[in-house]
Amino acid sequence: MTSDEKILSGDEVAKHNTRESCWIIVHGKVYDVTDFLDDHPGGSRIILKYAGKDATEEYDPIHPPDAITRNLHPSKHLGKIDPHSVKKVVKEITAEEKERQLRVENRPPLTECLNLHDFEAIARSVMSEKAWAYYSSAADDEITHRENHAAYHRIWFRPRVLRNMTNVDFSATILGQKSTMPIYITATALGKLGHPDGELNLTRAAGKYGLIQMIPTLASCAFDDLVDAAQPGQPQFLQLYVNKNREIVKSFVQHAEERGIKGLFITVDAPQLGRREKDMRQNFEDIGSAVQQKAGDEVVRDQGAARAISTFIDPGLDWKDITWFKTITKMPIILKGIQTWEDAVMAAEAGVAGIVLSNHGGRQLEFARSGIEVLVEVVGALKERNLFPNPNFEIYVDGGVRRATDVLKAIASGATAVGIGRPFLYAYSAYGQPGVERALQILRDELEMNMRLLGAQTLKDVVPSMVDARSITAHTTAVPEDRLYGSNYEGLQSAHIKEI
Ligand code: 173
Repeated sequence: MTSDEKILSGDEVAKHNTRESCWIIVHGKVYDVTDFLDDHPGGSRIILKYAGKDATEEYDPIHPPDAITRNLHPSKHLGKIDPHSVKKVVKEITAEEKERQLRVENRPPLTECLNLHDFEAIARSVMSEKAWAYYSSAADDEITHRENHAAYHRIWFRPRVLRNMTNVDFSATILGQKSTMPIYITATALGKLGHPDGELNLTRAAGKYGLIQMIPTLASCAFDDLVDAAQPGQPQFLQLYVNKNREIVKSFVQHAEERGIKGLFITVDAPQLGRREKDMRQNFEDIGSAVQQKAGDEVVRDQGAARAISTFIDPGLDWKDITWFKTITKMPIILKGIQTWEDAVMAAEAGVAGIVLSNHGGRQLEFARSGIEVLVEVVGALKERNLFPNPNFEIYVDGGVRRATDVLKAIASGATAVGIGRPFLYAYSAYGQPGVERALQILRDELEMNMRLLGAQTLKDVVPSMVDARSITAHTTAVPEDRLYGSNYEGLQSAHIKEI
């Protein structure tokens, strides 16, 4: 009998609930993970918490569906669980959780969301604390995170008039691919923390609205499921974290190319993952649990969800690897996370297809400057060297984009398109796919109006002389506090002192 045919009872699985013999159930299948405990990137404690039980709910947001089958030898796949006998981990519904569920039921109708900040405010109140902590967190005091948005307030418009604004067209071409707006959905990890369909919400909404989605290496959904969910001809990009094991990288990249991915965005700003304290605080609860204290392993669980699963990323990545990437794929290569003109020039000279001026949503180096500020510097330096404009080298910006005016400021300053990440996560965490669609519709409406008011019929007409960016390097906010945005953020919290 193969393990696929063998049926195991919940009682039998429940016996294997120790470090010496540890079985778990994931998606109706039973696995012996005893020998894997010490190899689990997130540590053994979290697995031991589910020893002998169904771990699917905990497993799903953090892992692509095939992670377990890829990492465990087939002999450790013991069989199927008899669904009637399975012992579910009954999660205690706390008073806070009940209140949260009430807030979900009473959330405002989608039509009341008028801008991207609204999704963020509603998501904050309806998401689980863990998901909010992970998505919203940023490095240290979250100053770069706030700056990403605030920097747009330092650019002002110089609109032109009397230009026949009956029709406006803001469609764009990004890496040769058509997009209805100069915006792409950038990569963000762990999509199922916010909604059971995870990144599929983005794929489907992008398909409907003619946008390009960048699939993250650390998606909660399997890569192939996200590709399969695209409409015929719907372009997708891939964000790549480079694994220390280059064989894994090579086969993943080549598989992506075979599946029709149109651009490879290599993340270059994360040789180590930043400390996001809001996320890290979430795991104190787990550390305190009796099972884990008994487990006795030394894996530090107080690092937050992202750090726990990021140990595979190679801190040794350097410019030589970019040359290697060109030998393994024909996809255009884009470096995501460039932060100075010096590196932008090196990238242009290295012959990559583009760069993303990004500080990873403020989640990596605190006091990294905003992408929009770096854009002004980079375009100036490239122009001096006759490297810009160059149809074979595109510049994108991400971080802090919340309004079509932000998008147009970036386009006027020389960007081909901008990436937006968190707002779409918040939109689907609060409302599922319709939330993302409404967010895209809002951006469309804002773009249409602002193109008219700016005096630009097409994106080609959105030129440098339409913006005054002279204050961009002044690191103070020149406008009163942005309350819509600011009210979504609480101050950093200090350590929780337990009552004795
Ligand atoms: O910003 C992130 O959280 C991120 O990029 C990441 C990296 C590794 C694991 C999980 C998330």
